[in-house]
Amino acid sequence: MSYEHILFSLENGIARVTLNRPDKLNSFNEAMHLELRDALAKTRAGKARVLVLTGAGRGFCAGQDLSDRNVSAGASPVDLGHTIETFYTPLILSLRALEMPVICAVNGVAAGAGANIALACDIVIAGRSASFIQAFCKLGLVPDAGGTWALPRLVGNARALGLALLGDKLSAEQAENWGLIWKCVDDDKLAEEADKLAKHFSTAPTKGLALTKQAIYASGGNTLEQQLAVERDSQRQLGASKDYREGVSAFMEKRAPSFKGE
Ligand code: T3D
Repeated sequence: MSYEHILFSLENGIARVTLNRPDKLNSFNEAMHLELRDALAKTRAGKARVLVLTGAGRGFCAGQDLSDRNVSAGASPVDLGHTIETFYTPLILSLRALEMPVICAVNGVAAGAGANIALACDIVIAGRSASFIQAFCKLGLVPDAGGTWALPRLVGNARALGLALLGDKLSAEQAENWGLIWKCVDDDKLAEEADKLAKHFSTAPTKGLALTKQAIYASGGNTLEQQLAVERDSQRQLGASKDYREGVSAFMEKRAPSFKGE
């Protein structure tokens, strides 16, 4: 599949996706969804050990392309449930399920589903001029793309409700202070910072990181006992991995480990 609305590369274990409809602030139409789906499938099938998601131009992503929606008086209502289950839900679930760290480099405004796609990534870094807007309330909608799940878990009900009911712009700095994202960096350092993280993860013990992210995400719905069982099962699996052997050997031999993601 060739891409018109995203850029994609996979080199040296690093998959990179850039949402690329800058004149529409990288908002999603169906074609962009399908291209991103294809790129994520290639990321899963290829030798990627980390994925970096970012946007082209001055925005990260403004959510759904609203010009795709016919809301004129005579038009029959759009079944938004259909778009959600066909596109946004599988996208969020596949980002979560990717067996590698997913870095989101938020290069500008992230609004609506765009904000929540960023929050579905494992490590979110944002340029200082970036912002997060739960724009849904201005359209009479609820936060989707996992927003009502992620927001209260990340920042608690009080802040989640404030963000979702008011739809105000949250600066990248405030997002970092609230624990909504990992880090806010100067705009001119964003790409460099994302690269540094990507290179780190591309030589890390990928299976261990994949099970770590699964365990952290599972914890919200688990009791302590259930979570201890998740940890046991993960360690059992990882104890048989080549990377575990390498990590212990490297420690004992006082040398840097050479992890292969196996
Ligand atoms: O429909 C379904 O399937 C349900 C699913 C919904 C998921 C959702 O994401 S709903 C939420 C949709 N998104 C929004 O409501 C955000 C709309 N955009 C904005 O509020 C503002 O654009 C921003 C706050 C994000 C940025 O403001 P600003 O002033 O920096 O830029 P701008 O001038 O508003 O936008 C620049 C251009 O991008 C402009 O086009 P123009 O006038 O230069 O030709 C604008 O129309 C376009 N644009 C921005 N967001 C969207 C968009 N075009 C289509 N859809 C957009 N979402």
